[in-house]
Amino acid sequence: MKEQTLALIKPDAISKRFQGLIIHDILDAGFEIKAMKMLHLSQDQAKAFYEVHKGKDFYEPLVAFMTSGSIIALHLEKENAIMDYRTLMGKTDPEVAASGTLRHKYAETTRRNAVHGSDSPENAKKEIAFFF
Ligand code: IDP
Ligand code: MG
Repeated sequence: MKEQTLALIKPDAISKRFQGLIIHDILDAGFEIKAMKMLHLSQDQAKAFYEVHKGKDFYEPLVAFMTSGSIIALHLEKENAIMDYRTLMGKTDPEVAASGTLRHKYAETTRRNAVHGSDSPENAKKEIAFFF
């Protein structure tokens, strides 16, 4: 069954002009792009998007990073889209992300890690609705 997920290209990847390569890799992996937009998150939007991490030590710097420049939001569709996109994205820390993954190829650090992907069907639904 086709499944939906939400991907973000984060400000570090945009500032390094990696957005074209990342979108190419997403298409190459068989995802359909159902909707896509570029935007600059406000503080309130970034805080709301990452609400689940509120209280963690990385929350405030994450919000600062995510509002430091433009991002691209993508509504993706594919069989098994959520897990398959998490696999394509790679582990949170690019140092341990598998070779060939987006984070291994394009990310700098655990915070500035190039891309986001939904982690469950409930969150995918919420996150798609957040942007589209
Ligand atoms: P994920 O993006 O791989 O699902 P989460 O644990 O949901 O990882 O964390 C959300 C985002 O918060 C990460 O993608 C990363 O940008 C940032 N982050 C997570 N853990 C750390 C950390 O230990 N230090 C700095 N930033 C972090
Ligand atoms: Mg997450």
